[in-house]
Amino acid sequence: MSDCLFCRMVAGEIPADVVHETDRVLAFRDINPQAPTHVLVIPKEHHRNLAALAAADAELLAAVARAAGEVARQEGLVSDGGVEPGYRVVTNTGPDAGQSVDHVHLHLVGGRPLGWPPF
Ligand code: IU
Repeated sequence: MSDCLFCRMVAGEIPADVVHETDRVLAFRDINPQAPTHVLVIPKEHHRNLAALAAADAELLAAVARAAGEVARQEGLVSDGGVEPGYRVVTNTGPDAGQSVDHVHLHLVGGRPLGWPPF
């Protein structure tokens, strides 16, 4: 989609601080980080939210989830085979949740203790 910010990042038309890339997935640092690590993990193909992605292409959803795990490992948020220190994955859907970019993205945040509930 030519008017989608994240599609334009995938196309290389807008710069992104890429931390991980596969043939189908891109992960880049959020421009307004909410934690020491704040990375957005997206499918390169445009889907508007998580449910739409899951309905359209379960394999691509799995690829996005795998990439999130890889970014967490790269960022030092999980020890080899372990879960420490840990991290959080969030995806906002719709206006009540504050979704501002209509291209599904996982927020991967970590690097400090994270409060709960997150709202
Ligand atoms: P949201 O869940 O749709 O609100 O998340 C969109 C994120 O995209 C938000 O955290 C922004 O800081 C981030 N972002 C970005 O990384 N680069 C940009 O050029 C723009 C937004 I605009």
